[in-house]
Amino acid sequence: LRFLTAGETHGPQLTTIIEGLPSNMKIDFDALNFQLHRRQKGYGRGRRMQIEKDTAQILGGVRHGYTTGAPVALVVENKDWTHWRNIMNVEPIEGNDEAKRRVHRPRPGHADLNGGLKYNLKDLRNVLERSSARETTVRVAVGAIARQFLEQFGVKVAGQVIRIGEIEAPPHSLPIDELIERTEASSVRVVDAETEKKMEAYIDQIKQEGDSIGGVVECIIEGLPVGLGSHVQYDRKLDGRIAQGVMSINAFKGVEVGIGFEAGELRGSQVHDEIMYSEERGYYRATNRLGGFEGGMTNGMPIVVRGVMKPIPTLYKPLQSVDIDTKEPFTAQVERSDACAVPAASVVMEHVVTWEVAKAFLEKFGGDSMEEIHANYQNYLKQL
Ligand code: EPS
Repeated sequence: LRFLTAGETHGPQLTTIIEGLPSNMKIDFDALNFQLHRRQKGYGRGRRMQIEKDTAQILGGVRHGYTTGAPVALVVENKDWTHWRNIMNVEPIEGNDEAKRRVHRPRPGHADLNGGLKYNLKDLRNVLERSSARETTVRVAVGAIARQFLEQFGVKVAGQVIRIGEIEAPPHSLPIDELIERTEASSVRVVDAETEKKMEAYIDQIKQEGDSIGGVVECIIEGLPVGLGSHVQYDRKLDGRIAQGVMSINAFKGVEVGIGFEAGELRGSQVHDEIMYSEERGYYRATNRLGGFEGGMTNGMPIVVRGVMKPIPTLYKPLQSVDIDTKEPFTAQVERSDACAVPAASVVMEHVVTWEVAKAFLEKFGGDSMEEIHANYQNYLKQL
């Protein structure tokens, strides 16, 4: 199972091809678009999100509502492109730097300068157009297909915001269905109404000060069997693959599984989850501090992954940089931006983690049709 994406933030569309999906998988188009809609929401988003109405169009690999086993081609249009037709034209255009909206002033914290130097581009727009977090739209689309696949095996995925800047959400132990319902009703994807208010006020304050703010998000996946991923080789460890996926999300600077970095402060007896057995549940762990993983494999407990997002680097408050034409210092000009995209990042991380899990699921129970995968899965459950 694999995918590639293409497309620029102000280009006509984002494109992806997913290869390796089984045949006879029902595609729920509304559920797919619902996930895209979730990513667009969240307190602190800028003006661009009022322009876009993300909708997936499937252009291959699906017929009469079911996958055929062929690659699935999927695109999401950029509505904003109408304002950028000339600037983003694939054909050469007449005009000066102004007409081309050439960027020669790299923004600190963005890919602009490194990308420009690496690809020998004198117009840094060629870097920023592709490095933009707009690309996470199709990563959510791809993850939403993976989610629909896993749902057929009773798997549930939730996400929540744990922290925005100074404000941390209090811990809770809600069942996953309630967690999904409550975070969906929240403007900042938290379950606690008091925290929601505090986070909104905090984002307002940050925005007023011309600044941006990051935070911590969490993804929980329930209903997976033991044994996805493997201890036998570094690149088959599923927690490692999830970490790579999470770190590849725009602006993410860290990832942890279960109690993560806290494990460095505690004793072994305070960290490891004791093994229990009951007739109804089979083997289980008394606690889930290791976040569903031992030896790079799922252990049957919920997967719990956290990621940290840095504040968005496009600021109204200027930071120092250097012009690539003159090598003279300048302070970056005001640009359209989100003050906080942490709630949206929570939705993105859900889908990135779900994708990695679906991939490992297919590796274990692989088959070319849904029927074959169901049979393999049932057979494994019998073995367990
Ligand atoms: C982004 C900058 C902003 C965000 C964008 C990510 O876009 P623009 O440059 O058009 O104002 O709105 O996010 C999205 C478009 C999206 O769909 O999430 C960036 O530089 O990463």
